[in-house]
Amino acid sequence: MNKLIEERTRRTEWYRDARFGMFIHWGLYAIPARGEWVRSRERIKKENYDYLMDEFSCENYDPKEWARLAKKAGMKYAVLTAKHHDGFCLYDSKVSDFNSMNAACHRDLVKEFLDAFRAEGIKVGLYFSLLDWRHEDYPHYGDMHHPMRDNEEWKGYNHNFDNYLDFMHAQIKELVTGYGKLDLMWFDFSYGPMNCDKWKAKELMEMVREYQPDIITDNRLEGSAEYAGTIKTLNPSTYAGDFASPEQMIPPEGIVDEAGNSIPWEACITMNNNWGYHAHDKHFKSDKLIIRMLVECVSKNGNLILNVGPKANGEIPKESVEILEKVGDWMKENSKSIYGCGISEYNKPEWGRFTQNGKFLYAHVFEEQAGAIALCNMVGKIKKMRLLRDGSEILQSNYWNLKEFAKDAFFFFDTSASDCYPLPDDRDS
Ligand code: JFZ
Repeated sequence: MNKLIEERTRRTEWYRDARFGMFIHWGLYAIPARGEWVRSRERIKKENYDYLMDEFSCENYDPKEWARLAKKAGMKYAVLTAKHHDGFCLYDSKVSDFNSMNAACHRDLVKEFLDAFRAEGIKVGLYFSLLDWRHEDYPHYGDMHHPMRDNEEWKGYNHNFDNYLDFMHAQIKELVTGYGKLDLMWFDFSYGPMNCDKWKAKELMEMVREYQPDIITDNRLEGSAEYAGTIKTLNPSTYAGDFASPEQMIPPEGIVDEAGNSIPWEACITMNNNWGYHAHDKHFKSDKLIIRMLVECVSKNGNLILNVGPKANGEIPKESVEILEKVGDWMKENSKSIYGCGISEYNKPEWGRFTQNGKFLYAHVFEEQAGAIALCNMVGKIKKMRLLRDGSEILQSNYWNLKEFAKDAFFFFDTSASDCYPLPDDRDS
């Protein structure tokens, strides 16, 4: 096997077992509360955005509480935006004054996040934006993603991109050298003309690996919305990343390489319709849908990283908290069907999904059927079938007619993950 693929497989072992993570988009944009792209979308000038740092006091920021919530929800890793496209650093950057030490809070928010999540035994990652809308050597005029893209003042401005790269590499170096062991780095993102070579990606990854040999990264340093990069080939580049990062969708067939083998991937998905806090976006997905999304990812050998957008004061919106607590209730009884599980050798059934871990098959019943639930092509394969929730056995007469468990839709779903496995006695036979 290709050495880079071998290393990727080794490095991502914990990650492929973890299956469920928390994404956290937090920054100055939480103050206007219209999403993290507000500066670009509304063409806000620097002087009309910078002052937000004087208001960013984060008085209720308690990352220990975030970490407890993530743990309760069953999340095994978490990724915080150390810097988003607006350029504001949630850490003590020595190469930019636009950071949280100089904001009203005067705190290193990244450090506190890392300490709190590590203390809960949750793996930690940082999101870092390759774009920086604030740096004057980042391309402005005509760049489709820049707030000043059509501002005539910038026409013909001669930016020095190498200067920008020195700055960007220095910021990443601060993160990988100053904060202990990081499990994951989430780069965002390449697009059109701005791609791998432009970022000096090869040198960048060499530097990152020098200080963090086991860190895993997403594929967006090389890849873009249109182009996954070489991660799907049998000969990936050194900066192809360790996992693919489909956004706001679950790939219909999972993600495989050119030889048809699964590669690590993670669907990043918001709970409402925004990454950053949005005061009026109340379009939250139900806990039931989120559980199904998680099961779907696992059934296709992927992960789900679910986003929260804390308010400017540091509180996770109460809607998100309530949903995550309900997801946690389900995980408490059913997480065996998630951690360490993946695609099943059996085809997707009509009524739901299978996840599998070795000889343990987990049946997630999503749809109430008119009559019996058919377990096709499994005659003689099932030794025992039990409810995962309480371990109680489901007799053949019952599992042919699981409708019995459908007292109502929620109950039906809540108890849906059952596993079929040999009783302890016959396990080795
Ligand atoms: C990016 C960010 O822009 C967004 O704010 C969020 O952080 C998300 C997780 O990642 O989203 C993208 C990236 C690329 C495209 C669109 C959204 N794109 O190329 O169209």
